[in-house]
Amino acid sequence: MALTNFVESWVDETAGLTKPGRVVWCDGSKHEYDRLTEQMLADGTILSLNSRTYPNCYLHRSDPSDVARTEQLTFICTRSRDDAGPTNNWLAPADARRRVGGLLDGSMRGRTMYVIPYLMGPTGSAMSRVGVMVTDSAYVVASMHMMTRVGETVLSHMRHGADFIAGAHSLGDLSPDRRFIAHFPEERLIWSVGSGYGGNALLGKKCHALRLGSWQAREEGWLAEHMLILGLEDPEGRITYLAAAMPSASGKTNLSMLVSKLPGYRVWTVGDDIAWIHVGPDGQLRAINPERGFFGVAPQTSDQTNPNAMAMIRSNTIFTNVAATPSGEPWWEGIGTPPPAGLLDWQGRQWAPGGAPAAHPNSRFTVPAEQCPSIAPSWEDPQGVPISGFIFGSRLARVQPLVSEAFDWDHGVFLGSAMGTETTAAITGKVGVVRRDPMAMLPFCGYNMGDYFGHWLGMGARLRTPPRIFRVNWFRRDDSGRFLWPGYGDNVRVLKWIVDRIHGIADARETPVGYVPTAGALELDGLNIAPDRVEAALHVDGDEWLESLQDLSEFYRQFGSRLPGAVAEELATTARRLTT
Ligand code: GTP
Ligand code: SPV
Ligand code: MN
Repeated sequence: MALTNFVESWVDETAGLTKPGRVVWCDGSKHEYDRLTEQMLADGTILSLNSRTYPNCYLHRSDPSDVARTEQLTFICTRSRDDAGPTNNWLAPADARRRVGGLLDGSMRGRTMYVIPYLMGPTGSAMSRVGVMVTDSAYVVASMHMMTRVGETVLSHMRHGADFIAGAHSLGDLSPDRRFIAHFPEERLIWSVGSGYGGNALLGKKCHALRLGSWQAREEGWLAEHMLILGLEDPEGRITYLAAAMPSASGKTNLSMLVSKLPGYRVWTVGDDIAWIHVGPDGQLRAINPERGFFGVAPQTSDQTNPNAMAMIRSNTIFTNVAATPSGEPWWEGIGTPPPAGLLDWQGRQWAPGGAPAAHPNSRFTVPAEQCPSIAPSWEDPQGVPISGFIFGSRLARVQPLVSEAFDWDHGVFLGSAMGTETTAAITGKVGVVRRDPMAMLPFCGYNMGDYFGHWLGMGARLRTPPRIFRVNWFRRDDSGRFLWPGYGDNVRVLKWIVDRIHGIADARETPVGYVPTAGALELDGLNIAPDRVEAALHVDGDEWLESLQDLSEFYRQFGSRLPGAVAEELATTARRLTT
């Protein structure tokens, strides 16, 4: 494949470092995918699943020490430490080159180095961007086939010969002690070594589309966000598009392909994890999904919670770290059927009830987006879809109501910047710890987060009518620890209120923290739930709010002069409203 001289010389240079036995340029064809899977079946990288009930589906078991993103080993390597900011791990570029380069040196000896030219975004879109990735993992190549658009199509999307993000990935020895995910935004370069898992290894996803993407977006005046994109069709047939940021394993895939519990309403899926958002010629925001597939959380996915996902993963899917039944079908906690006798856990061992989960809590499926029954006809529109509202959602057992609306753009940016959430199994470390995760971008913003808040404020100022901004929380609990809100398909009731607010026809009451649905404004028809639980889910308690803001001044203080005055002002205003 003839790409540009810049691409070829970077690939040569990288091969000089990693010293592979051979170099294979990938074309993204089905033939190539089939050859890769044959080879992985032969060497045990993947196992076949039941070819009758799960045709062309495979199971991959990753190294037990390599099962989730490792944020503590993820670095932003800018010349100035301040440009990475206080929320990112930082290494000086020369330092990173020495340390990570040492691990890449000769790491592909005797192995194949695959070169993957890939496009992030729909074919023919001016918003799409190009990457070239090299890897010594066939599993990563097969995954990139599903998650991105691989092949020569990249050429016509390059604005000049060097217009690509370069990514070098090697499995190394998979030891967390010799693992680095290093980003060099000033050189548009990613070096990842020591992990074959998800966001650490599929470089198009978090490394390119979010960390380097957010850097590029700020330079070029757009937004790269950890957001799903959906269209809500109402009974009149009108589709209103929303983009929603939620932290890892906190409900984006589920919301993006929700099956409505309200007659006449329908959700159309545009994307489930990442949105690239530009200001259109008409002064309105337009969003594309840079990805071509879904890398979704398996546990709790069932015909009850996410029937669309269950339908889409019945063919052409790679499952990673799920359990396997004796008949060769995937299984996980919450799939909706009891664990059969003879179940093998995610490491291939006989599983016994009462012990550890059979599927890893961060086990996942990788599947082409076009297989989703709710995929929007507009999902590959080169112009993107028009965004009318933003949602910031997180996981909080207390305080945060089911839904609220910001007073205006700046207030919404403040609410997003202040978002707290409980950690999940998508990240190595303790689960359930509350941390500040602004706009769900804490692990993904490739530059100083203070500047990022400023970029958001500036975007609003460029828009004729900025989208409304909402906060949601599906995870509020009662005193006995039960979720107050049923979630999943019933979340359409919240989406309906949001869209009705946008169109000016839903009632709300003003609280110190934003507009909240009045009693009766949420459509609860057909929902079997005690009214006091809905009331509790929507309740705003001023004292609890004030308490939840306690650490926020300190969180903001670390940004020093990079924190926009407007954000600090919104915090002060909220505190004042709560105390009067
Ligand atoms: P990443 O792919 O890591 O970015 O995750 P995500 O944000 O797409 O999360 P996903 O939709 O996969 O949801 C993760 C888990 O959150 C699910 O397996 C459920 O356990 C839980 N969840 C999602 N939606 C709801 C909901 O509406 N209510 C409740 N109670 N739990 C939910
Ligand atoms: C996330 O952690 O937000 C994910 C999964 O979407 S991974 O691709 O591993 O980052
Ligand atoms: Mn994600």
